[in-house]
Amino acid sequence: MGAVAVYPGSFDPITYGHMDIIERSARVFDKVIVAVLHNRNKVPLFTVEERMEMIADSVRNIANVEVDSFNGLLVDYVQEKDATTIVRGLRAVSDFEYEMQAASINRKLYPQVETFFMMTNNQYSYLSSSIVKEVAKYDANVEDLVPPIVQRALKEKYRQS
Ligand code: COD
Repeated sequence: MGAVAVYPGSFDPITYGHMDIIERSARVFDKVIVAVLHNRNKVPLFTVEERMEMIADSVRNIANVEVDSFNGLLVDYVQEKDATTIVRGLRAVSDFEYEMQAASINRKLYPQVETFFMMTNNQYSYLSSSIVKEVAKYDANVEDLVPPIVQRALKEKYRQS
């Protein structure tokens, strides 16, 4: 079996910033599993199923990418999947502190795992799921920020509320 990487996150919703990391990591690893966390602490805009569906639609043209979800500790999930690497994206210095902590605790819990950081594409350095939700709420155009299926889903969500 080749090198399997897990790209974990909230993906609430997936943005072109996430997509860029997925496309680039899929060129480095034999298989990339995009794993959506069932997070009980945060109240998400989209359900895990909705988030997975939007990711699956957005990555449908990349053969070696799978979409899944997980509960509990990331390192347990990584072991379960026989993956060797966690992929994370870095946007700015502000991401660094949290990422260093997370990578360190993950390595402490499961020393065989390596965290692989990819620098954001400059074009997307400002982009986050929260920023997208913030502007979509006021009906601004998010066409350059998220895949078409997410644009439609955001319109739908905010029409209901
Ligand atoms: N450009 C590049 N990268 C980006 C961009 C962008 N524009 N936007 C987001 N990213 C990257 C983020 O830096 C991150 O690496 C990834 O995409 C996902 O981002 P989010 O915001 O969707 O997901 P997070 O950061 O909320 O995910 C956190 C986890 C789910 C990974 C974490 O909470 C976790 O592992 N939880 C399980 C419990 C656990 O194991 N805890 C111990 C370790 S912290």
